[in-house]
Amino acid sequence: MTTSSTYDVHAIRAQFPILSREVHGKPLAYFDSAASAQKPQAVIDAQARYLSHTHSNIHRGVHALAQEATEAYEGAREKVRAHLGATSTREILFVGGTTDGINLVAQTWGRTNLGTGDCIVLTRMEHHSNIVPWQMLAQERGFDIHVVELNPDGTLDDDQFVQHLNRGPKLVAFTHVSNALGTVNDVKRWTAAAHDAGATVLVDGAQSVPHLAVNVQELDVDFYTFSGHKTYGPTGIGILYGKEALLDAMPPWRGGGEMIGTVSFENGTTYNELPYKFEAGTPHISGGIALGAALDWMNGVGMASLTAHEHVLTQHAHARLAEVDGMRFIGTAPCKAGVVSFLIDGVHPYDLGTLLDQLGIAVRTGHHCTEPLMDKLGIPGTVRASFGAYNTVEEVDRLAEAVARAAAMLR
Ligand code: C6P
Repeated sequence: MTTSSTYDVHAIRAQFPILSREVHGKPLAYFDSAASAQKPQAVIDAQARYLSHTHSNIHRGVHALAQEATEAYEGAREKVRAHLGATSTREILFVGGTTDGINLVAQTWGRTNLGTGDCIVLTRMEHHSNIVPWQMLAQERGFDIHVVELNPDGTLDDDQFVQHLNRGPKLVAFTHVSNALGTVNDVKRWTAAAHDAGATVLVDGAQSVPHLAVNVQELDVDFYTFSGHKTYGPTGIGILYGKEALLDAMPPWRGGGEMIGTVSFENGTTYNELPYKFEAGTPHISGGIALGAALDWMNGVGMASLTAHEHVLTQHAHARLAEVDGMRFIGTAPCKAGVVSFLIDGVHPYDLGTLLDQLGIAVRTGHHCTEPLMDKLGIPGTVRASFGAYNTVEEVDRLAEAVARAAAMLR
């Protein structure tokens, strides 16, 4: 099996210095990109270049470095805008990551719009980051949370979604791609249905932006958030997209720094315009610039090529792992992106993950921060192999052979 002849995976791998290292004396096979992707040299260089050549605080200095740093940071915001197809950079907020983006919406839009007698809709497959901020707020404000359950293949139950929409939820918040199952949800269709029911829509893009071309205007989502470190960029930086009218109407959250207009003990404080109203304090400047470089890098590879390559890897992994005795896949939706989760009869996922590690193969084991999903499935967790631009079909073969060997030893 090969991926597209125009996709030179070996040339791509060569751009990731970490992939040439060994783990326990074996070549590293990194199958944990859903937790965090590795970084290409172009991203490492962009961050190092900024730190060694340009660094200064932004938006507040007249000197050359301050202006260059500001231009680079705002240039990165424009790259994100273009990548997501947003109308304006006023709609692109730099945040700490997906978790931070969801908390911002909960604490600003949520605190303003949700109260006793209201309800919101989440799904069974949400990451804790798209559950807990809403539970915390619900406890304080007294609204209800309704959960859309799953079909046996790991797709969402559409009929139940419609039933929940009939309750008139103020918000529908769901993931584009499940980190535990790999299911790709139909964001456009669900968003249209939620809007018809009068709901605002937040989509967790943590596992979609690394794998799929996303256009927020086409999807018509109200809020969309993702993390830089899963898109080949740095940790500690991410994006919250929001429609301008919604962001404008929302109160600020964190106070201080760039988010102020004027501050006075006598007359109170006024707030800055978008997007700065939501960006308090000195931001992660080098992270934002490197995130821009990461999106450049992904676009250089080409989102369609990346999606196609990872699709081949996912299909191949399913086919090869299916040969292992006692294999049980968790999540067999027809449309999946970059994730294969599984269990093997009589083998604890943690033991399997530990043995694979000894063979230089990095997978994730556990509940993947989706405890409500694991509870519903009646399992403690899974072994998860997740793919990135740099994984090869040969590595997938190595994974399947290692899983078969390790499982035989552990039974
Ligand atoms: N999932 C995984 O191994 P942060 O930590 O804010 O960058 O991303 C949180 C998050 C939110 N939503 C989804 C769908 C996610 O997958 C994640 C992160 C990692 O699956 C760590 S648990």
